[in-house]
Amino acid sequence: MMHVPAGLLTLACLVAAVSAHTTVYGLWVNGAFQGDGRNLYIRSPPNNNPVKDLSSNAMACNVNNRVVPNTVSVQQGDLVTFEWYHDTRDDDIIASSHKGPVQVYIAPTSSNGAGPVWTKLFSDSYENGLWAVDKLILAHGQHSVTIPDIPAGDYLLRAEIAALHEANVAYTSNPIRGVQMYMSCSQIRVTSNGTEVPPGGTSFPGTYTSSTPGIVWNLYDPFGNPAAYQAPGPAVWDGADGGSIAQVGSA
Ligand SMILES: *[C@@H]1O[C@H](CO)[C@@H](O)[C@H](O)[C@H]1NC(C)=O
Ligand SMILES: [Cu+2]
Repeated sequence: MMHVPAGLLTLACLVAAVSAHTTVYGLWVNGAFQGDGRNLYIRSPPNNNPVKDLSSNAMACNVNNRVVPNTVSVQQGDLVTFEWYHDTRDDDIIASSHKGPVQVYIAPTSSNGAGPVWTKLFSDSYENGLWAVDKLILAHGQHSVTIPDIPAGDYLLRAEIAALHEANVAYTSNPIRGVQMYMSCSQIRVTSNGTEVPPGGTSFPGTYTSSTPGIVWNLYDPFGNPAAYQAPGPAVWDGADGGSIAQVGSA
């Protein structure tokens, strides 16, 4: 710290003060908390900053994608809940300005998230006057998917928030702005042995570009129609078994 010029420090503090970013703290399975997963079963980044360069390898599992020691065991039909937080568990979760969709993808862990390996399990953008992020804040940072009838094995579950508060232009046009992507990969082990193989087809990086629907969007357009917003990426896989944005348990 002593070597950081005072001006930079001030700027860093200001940036920290105005940025209510977010990351995942842990998973719940059928309403049972699985413990603080950070760097244990979650491939946690070192901080809660967004990824903005859509061509970055960090689009897969954020900036610190590596094998972590643990996995969370689940079976077909289990409800797996992600719990996000801002600075401390069960706080304001994310700035309310950071409106946008919440989505979940799955890929085999053996892929390490590289290539067209991701399959979409869940997507929620906007309904009844609420963005998915609004609902996530109300739900204490919790949203869920049901594990589909997929083959036994190790998988990465990738939860993603696309925050649109600066997304009126693409990052490639103006790197000060652009959509803010928050993603978190958790290592799970599916112990049931189903027959519905996730087809993949989505790549991170690759599938989301500055021209993909849902990446550039003006939240503040008085004539904008949020109900017409389309989240980036493909439709949810028809083998998926649903999910929700709702609190399953108290932290
Ligand atoms: C799952 O089922 C498939 C197809 O029957 C079989 O080939 C495979 O060995 C099974 N895997 C496990 C881990 O039981
Ligand atoms: Cu932020």
